[in-house]
Amino acid sequence: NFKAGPEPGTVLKKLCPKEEECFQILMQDLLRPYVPVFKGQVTSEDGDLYLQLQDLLSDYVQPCVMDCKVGVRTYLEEELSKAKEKPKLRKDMYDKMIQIDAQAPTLEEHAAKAVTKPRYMVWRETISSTATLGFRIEMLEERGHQFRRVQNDDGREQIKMAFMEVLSGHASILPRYIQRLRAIRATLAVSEFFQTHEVIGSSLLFVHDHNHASIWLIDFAKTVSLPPELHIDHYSAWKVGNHEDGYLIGINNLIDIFVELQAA
Ligand code: 4IP
Ligand code: ADP
Ligand code: MN
Repeated sequence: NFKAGPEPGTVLKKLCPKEEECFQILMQDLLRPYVPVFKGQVTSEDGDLYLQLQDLLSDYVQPCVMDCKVGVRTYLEEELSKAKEKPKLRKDMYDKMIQIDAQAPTLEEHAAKAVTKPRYMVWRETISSTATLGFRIEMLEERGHQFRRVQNDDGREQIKMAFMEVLSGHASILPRYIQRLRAIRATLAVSEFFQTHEVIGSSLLFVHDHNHASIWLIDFAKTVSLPPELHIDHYSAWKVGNHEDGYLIGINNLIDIFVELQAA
């Protein structure tokens, strides 16, 4: 999905029209300082379309990178209604499921060797911290090694331990992360983009090395504008049709956990 950009300090991400629309709005929004700069479309040699984005890692030396997917729900309401109307059985998702827990599928699902997408996504939400904390660690990258996290023991204490490990030896980073998270929360409260969009499957990218640290909002491929007249608070419980995403539940828990770590 990603490759190096034509200009230094940029990356290319496969174009998704919905995501491009978000970046266009974000470049004019109060959230702009917290998202990668969007530099327009680029066509690669093979003819594929890409979004050219600021490379968020370019100022760092051997950075530690953490991708936290934010929100209590990770699939679109549209995906749910489609699956209800016309269930599309996903063998790939069944396979990913039994690799982690062979007991997870129902008898019917075992017989079909397939599950629907919302079924898989809800299961992932409940075996990770998404359902309880409103965020999960998707990926950690340290010294060039990527760790994709899918395990099912992501309670609050496990998350704290993971953050402690990430920050070990970098005591000065913690207050910067807290400050940045608070600035993000304060800006979300006044952002027109945030008031008018349902933010699904989006991540916060935490990046630090010995000298600096920052956090960015990324991945708007499943961020969609809300139906006109519909207002969400990004905090209330989701019910089918209300479009709540729980984004602020995740932000608040992230801040609380980092503040607890600082006090420890
Ligand atoms: C993936 O599951 C992620 O949830 C993807 O989200 C999602 O893509 C995939 O759905 C799903 O299979 P695992 O992470 O457990 O492997 P993301 O791209 O944010 O990581 P979507 O298209 O929903 O964004 P499919 O339908 O693309 O396979
Ligand atoms: P996808 O839609 O494929 O999940 P994301 O936008 O979430 O793509 O990006 C996937 C990963 O690529 C992130 O976890 C992050 O490590 C890296 N990444 C994304 N955007 C940038 C960027 N602007 N600069 C540097 N790295 C990025
Ligand atoms: Mn993503």
